[in-house]
Amino acid sequence: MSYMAQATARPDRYLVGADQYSSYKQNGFLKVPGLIAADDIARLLAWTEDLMTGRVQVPGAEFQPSDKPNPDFLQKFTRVHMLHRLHETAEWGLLHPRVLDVLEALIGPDVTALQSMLFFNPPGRGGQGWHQDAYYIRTYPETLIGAWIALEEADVDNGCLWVAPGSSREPIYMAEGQDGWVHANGVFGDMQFAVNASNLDDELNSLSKVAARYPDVTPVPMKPGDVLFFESHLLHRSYPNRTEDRLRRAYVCHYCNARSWVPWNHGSPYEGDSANYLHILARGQTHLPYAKPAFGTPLDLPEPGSGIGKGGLPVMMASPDGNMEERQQPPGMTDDHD
Ligand SMILES: O=C(O)CCC(=O)C(=O)O
Repeated sequence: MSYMAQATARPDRYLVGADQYSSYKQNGFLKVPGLIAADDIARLLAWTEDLMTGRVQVPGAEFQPSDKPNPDFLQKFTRVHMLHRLHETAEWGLLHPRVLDVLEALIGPDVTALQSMLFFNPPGRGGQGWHQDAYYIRTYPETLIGAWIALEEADVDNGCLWVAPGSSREPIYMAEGQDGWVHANGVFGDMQFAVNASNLDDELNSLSKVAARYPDVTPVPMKPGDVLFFESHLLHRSYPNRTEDRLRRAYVCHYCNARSWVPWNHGSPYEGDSANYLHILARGQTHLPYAKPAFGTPLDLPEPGSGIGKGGLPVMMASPDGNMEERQQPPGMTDDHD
């Protein structure tokens, strides 16, 4: 099949700068300030209020609807996973076109949406110790990326994310017995096992020693509408919310290149060798099975096989002085890989 991805032209399309791309590759994360418009953040925040007041129900926490947040809800949940499979607004947020614009540049052109987590982190609660996301979600080849969407101000006091810039070059430190789980099993000669990944206590969490090798560990304060993209080997963490009166709400979603094979379904069973057929193709095309949005969130996917590339393209040929020049294809050569 001939194929070329087609970025769609929308008036509000976000175009990633070359400097942003290179900074992402260098540091393993990219903060895009104001990526999501205030109205869209307001819609996501209203949905979180509906959840907390019981106007919208979460399985396992069915409360009488009320005008005020139900204290039992925040007692029960600091975060809720995979709501995009249950709620239209969650699916819409996961497939937000401006987030997909950035993903298309960083890991695309073909993008699959895998996972969503809605964080509430009420006062005194929440936080996750040093970890690497590819420890939890497998993609082959590894193309996993997170998008951390701030729904309200996140700062050091209410438990924003912290990152170890450059640690995205580390391999994934797997736990003992996690064989066959990560990208390169049994190929490293001196690999330490991860012990207590994600534990808040740095004495117990062995990844804190890896993070300590990176001198520029830094908090990433966020304003509502800012989005932090982070690579799946990047060491990152958060602390509990130490304010007395503020939540720390964020919608955090994970994606991969749609050509990656994904034997992962949030710990739930799936049929066959991979769960790709359960995950939504958000941009581009793929040769792998995929799901469509269950709530009808519109996506701008090209027709399969509609790309350019079938014959007639000039090819680059070396001239005697070493330059590369565009020439028409010589007979017998083709750029068609059918
Ligand atoms: O937002 C947080 O507190 C932690 C999020 C995180 O580490 C992740 O999504 O991998």
